[in-house]
Amino acid sequence: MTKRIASVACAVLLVAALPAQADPKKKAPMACADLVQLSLPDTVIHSAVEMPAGPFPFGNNTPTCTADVAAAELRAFCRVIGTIAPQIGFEVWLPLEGWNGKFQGYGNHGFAGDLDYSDLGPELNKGYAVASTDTGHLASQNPPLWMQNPQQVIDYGYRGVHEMTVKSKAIVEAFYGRPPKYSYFNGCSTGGKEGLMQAQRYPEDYDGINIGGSANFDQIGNRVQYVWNGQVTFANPAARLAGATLVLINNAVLAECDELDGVKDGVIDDPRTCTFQPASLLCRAGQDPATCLTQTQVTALEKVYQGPRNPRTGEEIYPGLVRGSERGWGGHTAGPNIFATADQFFKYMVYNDPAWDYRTFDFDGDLAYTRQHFSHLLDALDPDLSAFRKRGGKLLFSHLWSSTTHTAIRSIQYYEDVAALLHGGKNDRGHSFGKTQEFFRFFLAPSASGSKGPDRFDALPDLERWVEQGIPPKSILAWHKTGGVVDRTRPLCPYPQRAVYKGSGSTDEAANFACRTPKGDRHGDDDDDD
Ligand SMILES: [Ca+2]
Repeated sequence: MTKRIASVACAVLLVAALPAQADPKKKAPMACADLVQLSLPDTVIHSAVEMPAGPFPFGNNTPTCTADVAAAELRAFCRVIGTIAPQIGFEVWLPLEGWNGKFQGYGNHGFAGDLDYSDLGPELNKGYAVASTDTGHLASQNPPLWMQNPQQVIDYGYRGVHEMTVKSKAIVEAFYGRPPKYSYFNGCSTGGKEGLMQAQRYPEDYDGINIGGSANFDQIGNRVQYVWNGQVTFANPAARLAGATLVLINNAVLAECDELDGVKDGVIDDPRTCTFQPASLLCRAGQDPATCLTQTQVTALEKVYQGPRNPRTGEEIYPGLVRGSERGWGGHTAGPNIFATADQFFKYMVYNDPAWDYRTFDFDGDLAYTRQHFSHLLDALDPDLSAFRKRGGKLLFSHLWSSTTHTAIRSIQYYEDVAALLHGGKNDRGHSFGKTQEFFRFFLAPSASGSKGPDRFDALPDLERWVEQGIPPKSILAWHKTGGVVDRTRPLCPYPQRAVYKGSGSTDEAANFACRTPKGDRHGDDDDDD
């Protein structure tokens, strides 16, 4: 009896002496320099150094995704540099003061292989603990021999970002003495694919995922599109589409389709409604060739709009470039070679043959071989997001219609695949999007290269409000700048809604537009966002 009383008294004394122990999640914070001694599985921390507040110290500070503000200066932070086995390089930046209690993982571009400090700076300055990874190889390796290393392909394909996330969260917890309240992933392009991969394969990693700009989640389809565009245009010099020819085509497309959305503003809100036919530009006898297209060019243009097809089955492999985006085509149709991401992919990852020539690619057998060996490693196509949904995750996905590297049509297809799965079948195209919108909202930004399309926006605050307060975004405010000055604002609307002009006031002001569902589409959120 006496013994029992003594042990209870001892426990009371311990609790009184160590009040911090009352919160089991809270541990003593570690000093920045001590983080090199932190023991994490398969991980070496090479350095942990306090960086004083001051001018951005890493060269170019212009962010690559759609966030608008470059970090001219950085707040003071603890910079942690580490490697996860076998060779996944990563960094975590931890604000020394003013941490907002949240973690943010940031995605890559192209074939990854480096960290985009210019993307991390603005997020650090908002108060985030932010991390990124090279995904296990160096972009500077030339030729890219890592593409023949199976582990490095896996780490680039899906494992690197997940490992970076798990280890970075542990470092955040060690440094601040508590885990992050919320974790977000942010990225565009390859980073957008990484975000979808997280939602599909590692649903526990993030509370919210923001995919901005455009996402290259169908990596094989995207690279096959580059091969297709090369074969149908500049492989034959007479079929090349470049410079003034693209301007000529774009002007004709706009003349026919700009006003289909009700506003003549140089932007086609939904290029799917535009049915411009290249043959309408075919040169007539005696016509100035600068004002029209040859039959060879007309055929080439039709094939670019169509996109890659299987010659045997007619199957669409990837959607074509959209009408209205022509001024941004550049190397797609002008050459002289296909883009490096496709060229390197086939030469070094798929065929291990530096002499591979895009003109020899067969869109039936070669495509099947590529998909069979690489789709499960690289593509984030799985529409089953049920585990991410179940854990309360929220996904914001936006895509620019002007993007020519990854077409918005492919993102629409993915969103509809997710919705169809939730609503009971792919053939049900008239379904409501309501259940999908409860955790996954998709926004298209009408824009075109050289136009005043509202192509700048920052969806992260909308995602935070959704995750932390349960308030889903009914629209996202986008803007366009000319010479650094905002000259147009427009709401982006959750698909399938579109921003419709109310009929009065300036078409350059968002307040004069409402999100409405086009006729023929059913939608779960009935209210117009006026
Ligand atoms: Ca228009």
